[in-house]
Amino acid sequence: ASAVPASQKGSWASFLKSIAAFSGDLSSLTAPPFILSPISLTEFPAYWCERPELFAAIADAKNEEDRSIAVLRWFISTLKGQYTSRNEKLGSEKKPLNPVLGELFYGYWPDIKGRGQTNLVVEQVSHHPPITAYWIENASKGITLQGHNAQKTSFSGGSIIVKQIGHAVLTVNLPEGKKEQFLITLPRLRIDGLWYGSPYVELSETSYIQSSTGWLSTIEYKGKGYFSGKSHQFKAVLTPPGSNNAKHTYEGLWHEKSKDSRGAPFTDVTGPKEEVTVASVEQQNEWESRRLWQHVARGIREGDFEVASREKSKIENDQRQRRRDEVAAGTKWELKHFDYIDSDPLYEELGRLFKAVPPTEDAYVYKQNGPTLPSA
Ligand code: 0T9
Repeated sequence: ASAVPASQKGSWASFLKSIAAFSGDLSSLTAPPFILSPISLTEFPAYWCERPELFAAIADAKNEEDRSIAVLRWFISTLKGQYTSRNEKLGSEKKPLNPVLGELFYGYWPDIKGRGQTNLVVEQVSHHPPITAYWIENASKGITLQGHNAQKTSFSGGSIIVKQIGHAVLTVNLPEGKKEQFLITLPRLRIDGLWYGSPYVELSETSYIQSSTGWLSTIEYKGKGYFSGKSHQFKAVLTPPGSNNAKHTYEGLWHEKSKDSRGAPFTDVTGPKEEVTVASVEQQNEWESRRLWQHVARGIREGDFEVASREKSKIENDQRQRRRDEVAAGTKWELKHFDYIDSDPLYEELGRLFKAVPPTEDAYVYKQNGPTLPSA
């Protein structure tokens, strides 16, 4: 059964053909209306914190080993939101709005049950190719997450293969001015179900979480047709500093539950998650994602694609004009919340420990100048 509306069969077929003929930046391809999402990619970093108590719990762990376990538990527990939530909310994976340069997304998770408030600052730092930088901070627990995201896409065997570019660094500020840092790399995605017009993400290959203390999590992803034949499987091994022997092994389904090697529960994301709190569109500034895209998003939600495409053209024309003005004035767009560095020393240092590929990556360093978000 196909999820493609009869009237859009032709445009879906030609969209798939253009994907197949093309690799690189898919965001610029025009897709048929039924597959458009009203949500911009600048909102996606919020998936890192939809279980704020697991993020906060990293600070409460007793020692280096426990902190590595807590980071892994939090990370695995974000995957369901990151990779399956559009299917749950929108019926399938959909093509997100392609953020404009300078687009912002701010939000927070309130301080309840003693976990502290967590704040989120996101900025679109490149339009072509799309690159999104983010900063997440739970100040009272001393935990921060800084990262950026880009994608390289190709087409193979009827699926879109997405290589994620970028990495994240989680920092835990310990008492006595000490800190521990974790380099987080990102899994590879395969987008299946394209033929039927109901795309979904499967994860593949391996990602890593390298602690500055030497503890290393190696996470392997498998889909249907491997091991148990189920979708969304993972196996993670945690190795102590300087060793290749697993001290802990965790296995299960990243969108449901997992266990350690003795059968004790490790992750369980079958319960509700907490979406980020965001100011109303009226309170947002003109660069904030939901305000910037409000008319396009309404068109998509209400099925009024004439409005959606007219409003989208306005935004794109405005962007083109800004770029022309910059060229004419000999100026350059200034990032608001992040400084670009062409090589991240922490990535190189921690990446060496597990032979990260590539051996070096650029990064966007938060300027510590986010907005004042409400607090309880
Ligand atoms: C970072 C995440 C990322 C962003 C999305 C590939 C994708 C854009 C990037 C990698 C988040 O932390 C996790 C989840 C989903 C990823 C998206 C899935 C997707 O399909 C899009 C791409 C650009 C498309 O829109 C492809 C065309 C579309 C018709 C298929 C649904």
